[in-house]
Amino acid sequence: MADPISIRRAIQDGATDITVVMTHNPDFRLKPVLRWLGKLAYPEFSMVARVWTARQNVNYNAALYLMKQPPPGIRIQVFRPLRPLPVGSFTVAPKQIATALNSGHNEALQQMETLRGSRGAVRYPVSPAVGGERAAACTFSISAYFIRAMGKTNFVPHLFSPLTIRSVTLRNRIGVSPMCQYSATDGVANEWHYVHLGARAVGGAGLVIVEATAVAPEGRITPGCLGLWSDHQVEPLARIAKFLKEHGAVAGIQIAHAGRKASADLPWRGGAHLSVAQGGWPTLAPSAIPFGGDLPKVPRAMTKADILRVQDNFVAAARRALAAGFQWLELHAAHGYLFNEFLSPLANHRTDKYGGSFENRTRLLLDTTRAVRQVWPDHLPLAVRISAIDWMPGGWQIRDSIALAKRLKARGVDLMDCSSGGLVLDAKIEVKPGYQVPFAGEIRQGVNIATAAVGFITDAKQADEIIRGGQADVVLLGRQFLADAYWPAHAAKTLGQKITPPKQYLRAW
Ligand code: FNR
Ligand code: 536
Repeated sequence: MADPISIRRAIQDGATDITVVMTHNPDFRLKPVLRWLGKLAYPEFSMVARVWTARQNVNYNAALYLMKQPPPGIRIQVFRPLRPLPVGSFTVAPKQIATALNSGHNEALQQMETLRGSRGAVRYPVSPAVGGERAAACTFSISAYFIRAMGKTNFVPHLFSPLTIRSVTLRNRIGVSPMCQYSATDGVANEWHYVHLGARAVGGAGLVIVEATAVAPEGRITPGCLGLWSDHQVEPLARIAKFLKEHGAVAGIQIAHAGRKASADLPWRGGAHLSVAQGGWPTLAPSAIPFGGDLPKVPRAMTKADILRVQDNFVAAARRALAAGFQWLELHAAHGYLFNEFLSPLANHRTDKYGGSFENRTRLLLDTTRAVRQVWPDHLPLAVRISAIDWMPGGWQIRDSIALAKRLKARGVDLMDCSSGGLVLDAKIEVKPGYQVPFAGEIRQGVNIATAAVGFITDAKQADEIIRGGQADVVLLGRQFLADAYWPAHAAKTLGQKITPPKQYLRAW
């Protein structure tokens, strides 16, 4: 009999994936357990459903139940049964699965006995190759002793635990934070991007997120920013995505519109706004309020047509990101760029349905997210980076971020990437190690959504503690990754973790 208390303990201990194996009448035991699991809504918990029973009719019922009422916060990954299954350190051959299917639960029990002997058996993300597309039906089963075994195992995820979101598995919790390289021409990626990003996949990152990539030419921060507003920008990014994946990283990309902070010079040339004569362009924003300082350009307040066009730009860029082979898409709604300008009352003084109330200020981001989710496949994760606070009285506050994250989650967002600031010049930011981590913690706790922590994370133990402490599901490192492409490999050494070097480097690591 499945024991919800053991499951709860396993989840509370940090289980990320649980294979539930059903060996008896599932309808009798499954529904209450599922209903109960649904109440838990742990964002880090994704359930891998596996077929282990001969009773197809019962399986089908269970599948229908799942499809109709997927428990909130629980992602169910389904695959066709008759393929080899990687289970911990084992591969279960199709023949064994077929035997289990055809002979009832005895075989399955034997298999579970084997699994029970393996610590790895309690958490094993399924690779997309095995996950495949959504199967027509899924089943799962519950083995009492397996569940009990889970309860006894220490499941606390750490920096080097894999993480599965939808059908994508990160080999560890370390990501390269998106970072502009200001090195593109006409938004097209080149050798710099290939080598820079590729090196960080080779260095062991679980996730590599390509820099803010503009959805329209006027949405670039600088003339050197990447873009995805045209089909000819896809191929060089596709080469990069392919390389990242070949070297074990999840290939991510951030799509962005810089709003009133667009049309700036490259940072190593001062970073100030460029006039049209200097190669800049007119900027757009919710209201005609300049950022100030070196970015004094007064943006044009967007019309309804501009707003709808930007939404379409994001959708088109998302399609191109998919065509380029990216597996992780992030919408940039932080750092004072366009979405952030709509969100914050400090930059949005509109009086139409895109300004004023919280509902109105969040409308553009929420509508765009919904539209993007329609073209971004169900099996791939969608993240949103926000500035969790403006660091300014009267500005965007953490309670706003929590309310926004709830709405984004309802529109299919899987992870909130929690940064802060960048909206106004005179913000007082208290920068210190891990200074934004509490935002990731509060949003994770308050919304039951996966989060990424970013900002001044430099040390392996610090990063590991963020994950172990349940403040975030992923840590993103920015500048530290610019200093050390091999940070994950070095962190693994510090933490006594084994990681597999690229075969070319086997003699050194
Ligand atoms: C950034 N950052 C950034 N953020 C973002 O969302 N999109 C981007 O394209 C960039 N570009 C960028 C370029 C450079 C050179 C730096 C240093 C930073 C912010 C970055 O992702 C990260 O959030 C911050 O740097 C804080 O993290 P670290 O650097 O303290 O680890
Ligand atoms: C850091 N930056 C962020 C950029 C590019 C410039 C540097 C971006 O998001 N594209 C930053 C962090 C926090 C707030 C503002 C800026």
